[in-house]
Amino acid sequence: MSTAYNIAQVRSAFPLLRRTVHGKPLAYLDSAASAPMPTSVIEAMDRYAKHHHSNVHRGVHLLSQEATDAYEGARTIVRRFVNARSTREVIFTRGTTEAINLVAQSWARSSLSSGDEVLITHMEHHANIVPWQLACQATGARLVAAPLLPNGELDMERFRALISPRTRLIAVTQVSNALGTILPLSEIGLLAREHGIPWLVDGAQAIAHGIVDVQAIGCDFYAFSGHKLYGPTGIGVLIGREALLESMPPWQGGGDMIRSVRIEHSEWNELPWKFEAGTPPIAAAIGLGAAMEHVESLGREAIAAHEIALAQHAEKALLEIDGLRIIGTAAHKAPVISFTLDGVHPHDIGTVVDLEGVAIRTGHHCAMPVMEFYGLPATARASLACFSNEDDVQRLVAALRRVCEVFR
Ligand code: 7TS
Repeated sequence: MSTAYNIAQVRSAFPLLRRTVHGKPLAYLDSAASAPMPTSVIEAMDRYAKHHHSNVHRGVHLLSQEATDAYEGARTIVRRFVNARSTREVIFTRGTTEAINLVAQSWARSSLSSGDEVLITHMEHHANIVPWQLACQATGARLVAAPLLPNGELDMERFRALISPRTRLIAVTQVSNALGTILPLSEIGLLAREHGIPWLVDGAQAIAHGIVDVQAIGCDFYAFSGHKLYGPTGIGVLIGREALLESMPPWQGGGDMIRSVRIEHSEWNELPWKFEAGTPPIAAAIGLGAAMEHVESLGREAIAAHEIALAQHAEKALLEIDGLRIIGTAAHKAPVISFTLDGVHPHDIGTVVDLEGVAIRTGHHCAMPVMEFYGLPATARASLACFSNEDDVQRLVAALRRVCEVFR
């Protein structure tokens, strides 16, 4: 492992890692669900609460100006972090789910009509399925899902064949939360451009693992959540192509999203505020900005290299456990390891390893079509982050051996 990546130092920034669980040190292997926050994020939000808390975009008083500067400053950090063209394309939302719902409610409901199709994949999180179902129900459009290959990769041949003149939107995840599969976005982007179809990328599981450059990806919409990037909950981002955002109607009305309001008629604010009705999650946005700065200080390439090496080591160690099967063996994977243990229900795995101080996720991972594809009710899932270390992996393996003792 690279000496430049000082894992002890990386870990020391996360106070949550110092707590104990059931009397044992915590081995936190559930960052794909929500990643802990470093001290710098907690302190940035604390500073705001203690010294600057007020509302944005409305007061002439100093605190309001400071709050506005901090909130809009966070937007500038987000723009840089994902290389968006301008801050006009950076819309704060409550999370990935709300970002996708924004596109479904605004763009899809006003653009789709009967006979149109939205193309997704069978490995989407429910957040990239249900909003399209709602938009399709409202417009008479149809939701189409491209199938998977047995190893958890997208069946690109079938995906390509499902694109037709009826396809009006492609919405795909960048990384599957249930399988770890990294999708071939450059190939999907080429197809989208070739057919002139707008496309959305669900970046919830990708944003923390390597460099995300929305201009290089070339998508029209990119969605992610702060809490999977060591930021707080309640904040996320939709990056949208400016021309598309300009053409879209607002989806929520209220303060801040308007330029003028008369009882008969209102005029909308400029981007990005047209899509930010009401008082936004100011503290959380500031926390997200601090999280991005923290990740930048560690180095995104260094984090990714560390995580990939550790995930490969973890998969090898896990496969030595009798009856353990890894679900999702794509050639390109993020550090997410879904698995089953013969003869043990995943919930029992989760409960026993928790007693050993090891936090993993078990269940359908809000990706029920993936479970259906594999004929499984659930899997156990260990997900790695910038602070994960070999000890976490050893603790997981030891806890799983304990599961085998208890249930076999
Ligand atoms: N898309 C993907 C690929 C996800 O993994 C998640 C959350 C979401 C969308 C929704 O994000 P939210 O922040 O709006 O809730 N995934 C998970 C998970 O894997 N375990 O808990 C949440």
